[in-house]
Amino acid sequence: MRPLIKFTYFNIEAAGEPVRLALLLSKTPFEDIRVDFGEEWNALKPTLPNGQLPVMTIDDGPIRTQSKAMLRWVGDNLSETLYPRDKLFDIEEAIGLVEDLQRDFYPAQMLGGRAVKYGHPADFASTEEGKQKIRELREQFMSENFPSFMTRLCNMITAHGGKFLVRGEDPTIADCIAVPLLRGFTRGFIDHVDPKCLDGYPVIVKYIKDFCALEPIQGRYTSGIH
Ligand SMILES: N[C@@H](CCC(=O)N[C@@H](CS)C(=O)NCC(=O)O)C(=O)O
Repeated sequence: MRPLIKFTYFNIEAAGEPVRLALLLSKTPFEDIRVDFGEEWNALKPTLPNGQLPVMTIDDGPIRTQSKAMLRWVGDNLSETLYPRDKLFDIEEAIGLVEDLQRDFYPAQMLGGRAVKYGHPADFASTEEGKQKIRELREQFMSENFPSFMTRLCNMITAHGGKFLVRGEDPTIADCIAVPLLRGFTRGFIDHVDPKCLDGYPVIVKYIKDFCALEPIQGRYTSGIH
């Protein structure tokens, strides 16, 4: 018997999409609940264990939190191929590399929305100084750091046979994390990030396209490389 899964997140990709992808690839039916920012979110937030999304319930169990915990649980419990034990080290190494990329980009990405956390006034992003700093950090990241991460990811894909981040005919949870992140750079919604930034990395472009062509994923995306 398949468990009854309810997955709740905002109507964006971000932290939720890897879990949705794993559920789709494992062919597990699930309730894909998407919360509107605004009144719906304001009412829901205080009822949640960490005041954050995503959350998941499994059958009539408690509200579960933490997207990576959900992802690993889905991979381990609902699929033979997403998180197999004999590939655990390779999968976790790939996840680590993708998380390094994510962490490296984070200050440039989030400075606008989280200015106070970075020691700036809340309205920093709307000031001339703020706009200039965000541009500078993003351009610097794209020219100095991005190429090195893309080269490492290309090497990983190639070393594992050219299809996914970990050798084999099937994607793993590492790909469920990597593909939305990489596609995100090409979707045109991040100021100062050229949507063509992956054009010089044909191995990665093919990787994303192969993943998005998988039967449960086909037709899911309309923007960015897919
Ligand atoms: N480590 C958590 C992070 C969750 C998180 O940061 N959620 C954000 C959206 S990506 C959120 O709910 N933000 C709204 C808020 O904190 O009020 C996870 O991966 O699930």
